Amino acid sequence: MQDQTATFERHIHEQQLDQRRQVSGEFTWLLSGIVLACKIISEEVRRLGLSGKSGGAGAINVHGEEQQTLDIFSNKVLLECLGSRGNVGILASEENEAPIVLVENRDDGEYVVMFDPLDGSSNIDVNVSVGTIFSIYRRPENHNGSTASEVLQPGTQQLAAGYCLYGSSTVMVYTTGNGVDGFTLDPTIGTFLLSHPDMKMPDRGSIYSVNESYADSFPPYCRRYLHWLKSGEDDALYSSRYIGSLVADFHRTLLKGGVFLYPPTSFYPDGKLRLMYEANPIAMLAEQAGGIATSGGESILSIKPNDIHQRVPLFVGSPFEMQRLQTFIQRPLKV
Ligand code: AHM
Ligand code: MG
Repeated sequence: MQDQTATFERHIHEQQLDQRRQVSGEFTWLLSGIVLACKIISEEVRRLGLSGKSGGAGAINVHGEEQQTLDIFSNKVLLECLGSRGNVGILASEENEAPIVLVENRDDGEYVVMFDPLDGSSNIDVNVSVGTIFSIYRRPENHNGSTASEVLQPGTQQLAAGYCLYGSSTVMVYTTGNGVDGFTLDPTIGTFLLSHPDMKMPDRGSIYSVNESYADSFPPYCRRYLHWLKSGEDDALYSSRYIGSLVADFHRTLLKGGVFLYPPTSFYPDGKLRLMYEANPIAMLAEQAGGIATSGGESILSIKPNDIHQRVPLFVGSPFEMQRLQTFIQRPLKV
């Protein structure tokens, strides 16, 4: 029987005490905004066919993609829940062209939060898992005065990262750079409870995950790697699974190992996924769980960003599969 007192909030508090950090409560207060937003979004996802929020909203976002009604709803919920914390200085979302400055003064608005409010939302109307991804930074003390310079920090600077997966259950996976923990929403009490402490990605898996319909336009090294995954060489015995929701595909990779790939394609020469609020938080979680995340050429976390919406190829998974990938790229990884 699950201990119903092992809540997300208790875990964060105990982790802070373990690290002997001076606890001001500010960071916990920020996190409670994300938790609240994810609970609200989860409820709407569960009621989708009944609530009138299904389907497209008839609007196109900054990426030229059609926004779903639930994309707009989820974005609004996160903006409101985080906006009301008081200590979040800047918010950046997949659904907003520019970062939103909530508090000009760094001392009062100490944190920068970036998020993809509803990742994989094109799957929502067919009842496939979707998720919210978030990444938290401290606002830098020294910057050139522009909002961009406060926001465009490499993933190595993330204070915390996580996602909430609205799947067969609602699960929050979270790291502050001290391992990865998973919490399941207990709908009977409306609280996230620690269900997956200290998550570790297996060293090797048996699943690869990629939208193989684009394979003809992948770079040659990716095509050769895919060939190896299917070859049976070196005991390579892989099955393929692709959901088309990054959070869901990554969650499986985290639990079962293997590899997820979104390489460059002719349509998306820089890859499709966004560095700041998709690849970076996923990479931090992967590395904290013992996995590896790269763009092919370099570690995702060390990439110096130049735009909040910049895209990046993403390869993430178990050490064995990722090291094999590197042998096909035939250049040393930049870290
Ligand atoms: P979104 O943020 O607009 O939902 O797009 C990102 C999603 C990811 O969840 C998923 O990995 C990818 O797009 C799937 O793309 P494709 O349909 O090209 O395979
Ligand atoms: Mg997304």
